[in-house]
Amino acid sequence: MIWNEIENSRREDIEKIQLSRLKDTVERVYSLTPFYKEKFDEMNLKPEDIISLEDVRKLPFTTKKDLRAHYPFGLFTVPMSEVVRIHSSSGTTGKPTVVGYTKSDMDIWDEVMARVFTMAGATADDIVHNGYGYGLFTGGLGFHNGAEKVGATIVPASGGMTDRQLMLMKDFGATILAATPTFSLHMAEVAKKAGTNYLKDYKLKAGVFGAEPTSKGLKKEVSEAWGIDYHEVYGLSEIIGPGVACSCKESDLLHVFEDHFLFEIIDSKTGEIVPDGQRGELVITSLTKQALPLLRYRTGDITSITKEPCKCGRTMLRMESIVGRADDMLIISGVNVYPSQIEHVIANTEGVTLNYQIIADKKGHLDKLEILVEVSDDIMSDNLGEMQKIQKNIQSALLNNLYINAKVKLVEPRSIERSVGKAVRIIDKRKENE
Ligand code: DLL
Repeated sequence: MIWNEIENSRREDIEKIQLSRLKDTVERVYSLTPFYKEKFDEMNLKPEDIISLEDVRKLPFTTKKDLRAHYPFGLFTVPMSEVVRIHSSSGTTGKPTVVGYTKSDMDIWDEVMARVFTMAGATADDIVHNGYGYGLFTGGLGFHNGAEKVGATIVPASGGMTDRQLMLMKDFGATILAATPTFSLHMAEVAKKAGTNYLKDYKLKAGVFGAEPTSKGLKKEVSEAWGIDYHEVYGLSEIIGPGVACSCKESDLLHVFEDHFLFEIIDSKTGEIVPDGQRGELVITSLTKQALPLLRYRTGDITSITKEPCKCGRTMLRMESIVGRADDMLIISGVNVYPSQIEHVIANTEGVTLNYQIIADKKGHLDKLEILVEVSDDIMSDNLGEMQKIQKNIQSALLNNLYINAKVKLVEPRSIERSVGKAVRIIDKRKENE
């Protein structure tokens, strides 16, 4: 089922809509945001210079720094009387990034999230268990409104309290789970430990997962643990929240809701566009946002895009799952390391689980990398030979395939602290010591 006919319209029609909306957005920010007006003037650029979609490349980039510099509402293009909702993204340092929505922005957010739920097969007959955190994070309320729009029954469970969530999911007969992939796996682990026959006791048929980078291995584990279809949702608060793109039943690639978001993939260093199919940093221009329209927002997320058609009939551009962030890429002794690559190695190793933590530190001037990996329940920690073999397998796979020289430490099942929101995968002690 497709929520909106626009999802399978002809490309030329989508591009026509994009161009007209791009022109409106440019006009809007130029006339209403001193920040953009100054940038345009410095570049000797006028809104009427945007004639074709390719002209988006003439526009200035916007970064998280720009949003922080105008904290909290400095880039809004409407008076506060028109702002009906505020969210903010989990800033790691300093001030958070604050975003605002008008009534029309909320309608569009509900619309794209309704497309997400329809892609996951949701109808009015479904019960959606929403384990994303409610509050300033866009996850909880974003999924909430989308589920309501398709007429499903929403259970606003929010994050935390795993045992209680499991009880509610079972008792209410939830059919769709919305939560981060790591929290979903954690819930499956807890259910298993409690001795429930959870594949039988629970009625789940699909899940809508996102908010953190996830390897193919982790996706497979989540979908097998719950016996459900895995749908991946991508989004970020600066652009709208969840609902920028979502994967259908046919493949792992995510359909981008291009009538609202204009995508470019650039080389992070040069800022130049890279060809379709090549990985680079995702840059998004909002096409319909009213409260906080952003031009060429540098997401820091690394992905690639393709225009190849999908079996499901949707014609919009598709993106691959995020492979990492331009800014959480670790450089270990000159080698670029994406946590997702390490996760891939762990996923392909027998005897361990996908609960792991990457710790980067320095010994003298040299970088060192330690990876803690939880062994699976069936591995006996007193079988030293077995443990050493697993450890060696991971270490040599990292070295041979990724040129990463890391110390791998196997730890007891469930000894790495679980997070109820986004998993803490990387601890970079080098930053703390700077
Ligand atoms: O995480 C919005 C969201 C909520 C998306 C729930 C999906 C599900 P922020 O807190 O602003 O918004 O964080 C945005 O999270 O730039 C990515 O680095 C990361 N991210 C979001 N979705 C995915 C995904 C929400 N499917 C940042 N895969 C983004 C990998 C993701 N990373």
